[in-house]
Amino acid sequence: MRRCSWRIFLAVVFGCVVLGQTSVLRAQAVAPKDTGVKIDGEYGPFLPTDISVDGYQVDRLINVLHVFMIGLFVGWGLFFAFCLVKYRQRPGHRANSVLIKAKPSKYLEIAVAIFEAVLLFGFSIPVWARVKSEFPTDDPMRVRVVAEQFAWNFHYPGADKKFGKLNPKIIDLVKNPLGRMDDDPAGKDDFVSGEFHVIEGRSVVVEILSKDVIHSFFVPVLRVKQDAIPGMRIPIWFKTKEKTAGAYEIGCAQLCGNNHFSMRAVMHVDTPEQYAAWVKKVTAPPEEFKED
Ligand SMILES: [Cu+2]
Repeated sequence: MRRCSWRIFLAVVFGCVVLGQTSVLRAQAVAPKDTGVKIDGEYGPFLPTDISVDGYQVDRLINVLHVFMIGLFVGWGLFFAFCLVKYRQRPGHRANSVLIKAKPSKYLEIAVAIFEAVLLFGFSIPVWARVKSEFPTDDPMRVRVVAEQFAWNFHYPGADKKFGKLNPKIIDLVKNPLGRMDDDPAGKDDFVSGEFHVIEGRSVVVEILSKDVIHSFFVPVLRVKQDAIPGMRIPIWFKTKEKTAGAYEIGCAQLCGNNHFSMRAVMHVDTPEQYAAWVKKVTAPPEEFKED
């Protein structure tokens, strides 16, 4: 019996090590390989590069939680090992079914509950409230992100900063993939791209939509992850730090079908000049319509 308990203990420790190792491998596996664009930012065994002005708050919470969980894991593991040895079956000892009413364990439980409440009300809820309800007023860029199996469409409102109306009934996969309505004047200067371009150091408000199933807009370097739900228009926002121009990966974080793995796009963080040049390029009329 005694040997059996040790085996269970070793199996639990081994299982935890394997689980920890696979999550590290998974974190490394999200590093992009086939986007055709050189992706900036590091994907180490811990957290990826952070280019968002608010990302540090998410990282701080993740780090505090991990340290807390390691403490709990080691503490309870040691207690478990202690009990296995101290209360092992041996000649001259009988099991006592009367519950122990120990004070230290009670205080420890209360302390853990208080610490968890501090994490929730002191860290998580304020960060969540800020990210979810305090939208920027410093003239943010506005972009609609429309998810579909298995691609991301980025809909820009053009110079008038107003999005044209979309009508799902007139969606045509080749000619009009978002169902843009020609007769809406607000949509005349809109344009759609498969690339996401934002300006460094400027706030961006993103409206997230889906054409089919639930997807999730995930930009690891921004610490942004938001589900795209059919029938809903969900706004989120972020602001990149200054001097973060580069190309970064966008993934889908919701298992959305058999090609979910390929649902990726590139976010280009541009300088204002690069952004203007890109807008000029995507809004230029196609070659065959150009007059000589
Ligand atoms: Cu998806």
